[in-house]
Amino acid sequence: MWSNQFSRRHFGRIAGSAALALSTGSVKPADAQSSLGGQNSRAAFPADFRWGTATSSYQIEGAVDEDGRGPSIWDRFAHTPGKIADHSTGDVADDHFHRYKDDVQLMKALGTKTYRFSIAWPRVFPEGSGPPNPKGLDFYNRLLDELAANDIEPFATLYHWDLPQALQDRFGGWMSRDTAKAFADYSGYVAERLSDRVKHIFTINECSRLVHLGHGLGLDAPGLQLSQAGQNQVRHHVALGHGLAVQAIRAHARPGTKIGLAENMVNCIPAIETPANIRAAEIAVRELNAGYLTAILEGKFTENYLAQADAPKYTAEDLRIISSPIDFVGLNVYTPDHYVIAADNAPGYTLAPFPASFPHMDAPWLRVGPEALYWAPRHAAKIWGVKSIYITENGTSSTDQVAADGQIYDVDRVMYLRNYLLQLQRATSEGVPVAGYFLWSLIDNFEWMDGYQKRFGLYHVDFNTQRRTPKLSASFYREVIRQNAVV
Ligand code: PNW
Repeated sequence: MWSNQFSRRHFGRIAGSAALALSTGSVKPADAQSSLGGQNSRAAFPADFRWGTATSSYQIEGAVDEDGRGPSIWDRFAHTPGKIADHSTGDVADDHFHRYKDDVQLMKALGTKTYRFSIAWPRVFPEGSGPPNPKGLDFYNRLLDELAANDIEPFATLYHWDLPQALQDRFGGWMSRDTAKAFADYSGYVAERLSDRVKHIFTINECSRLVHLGHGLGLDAPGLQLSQAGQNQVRHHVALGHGLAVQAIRAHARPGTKIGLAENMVNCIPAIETPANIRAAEIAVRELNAGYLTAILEGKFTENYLAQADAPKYTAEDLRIISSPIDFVGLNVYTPDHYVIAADNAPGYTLAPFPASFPHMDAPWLRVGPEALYWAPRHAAKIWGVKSIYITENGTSSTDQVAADGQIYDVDRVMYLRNYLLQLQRATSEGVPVAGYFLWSLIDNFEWMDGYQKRFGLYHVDFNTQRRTPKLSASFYREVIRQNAVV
């Protein structure tokens, strides 16, 4: 089940029309001054809600050889012929390493007060472990100072998939517990030096994808195709790395530093919102996230997960480390993973197959199901009692043609965002503890195996000139932030 679902999600060919969901947008007048975060507006968010954008290091920075940065598994992978759709690499990407000041101004123009970015491990430890490279860390010092000068609060991710190649070469990267230990050392080092300005730290971005696409399907770096048992062991080491990093950050960061993770939870939606289907969806969420989120938040695996022949090898001490208390959970939510119906069978649920006509955006996997953004945080709060949730990614790619007048009229992205945000607002209005939202992404960037062919930015990037142009969706998002409500 687990192993098929990512492949289906990503690479299932969906025939038929891509009819997009109808907008159910708010009927408020565009100049709704009266509804500025007002109590009576049905689409208003909590007054202290944090709005931001998200990026990751390899996808935007470029400058892969500067200031002593070592190679990462993504440098190696992208430079391997046949791995990236348009034969591109992240060598230059958005040249954010040199243009970060301009990019901070783009955030400011949106009115965002927070920003989620990731730190490139191989800039800080070019060999993964051993001697640090303070010059590499300095890039983040410059970025943090620029963010502070512009009143934008940083949320830093320590691992968004750019593992130092040296660790892959030395002991097979995440196939070894040694990588979990090296990750903890790197995390403690960074926390000690940056936690004067960074108050929110995410350990690892999307364990689910790094395991399945990186070590199962071989479509992400390091491009391995391990058995199910091998993938389960990798997942266990990633979870262990997360837990060890939580402990290292607590030991080295300033008091009050908040720690969490950012996960693409397998998100299960009750097909029809009846109490029985909602209960079935909750059971499915626990089971389908058993090796990672469930273990982290409950301190144990589910019985079904352990009953499978290829369950990971672990110790009780591992589980104690993995479940080290965290302060918040970040959820990356793009799409409904499953629609669930209650059933009288052993697991207690049926996963409905997706009809070929199910609408999707500019990627077969990016199905339009706005209610995903309601159910993901509601499930996390209900099932695991999570008290603080951030939506750490949400957004969509769009074909984004530049019109004759030079503008990008991405009304499809606006439609997607409006409908998803209405569902997020439904969650916050019911008291689901979502504290903020980071839109993926600030700028078009290197979209992994799709290269530069898939654009997720609020700002269009001309990769020949590095010129950034706001899309219509940037205006939409600025208005949402200004009104603190879905417009
Ligand atoms: C995320 N899904 O990946 C990553 O964290 C980003 O680096 C990436 O650029 C972005 O989404 C867009 O792809 C995901 O199938 C891939 O639900 C797939 C899914 C979710 C997130």
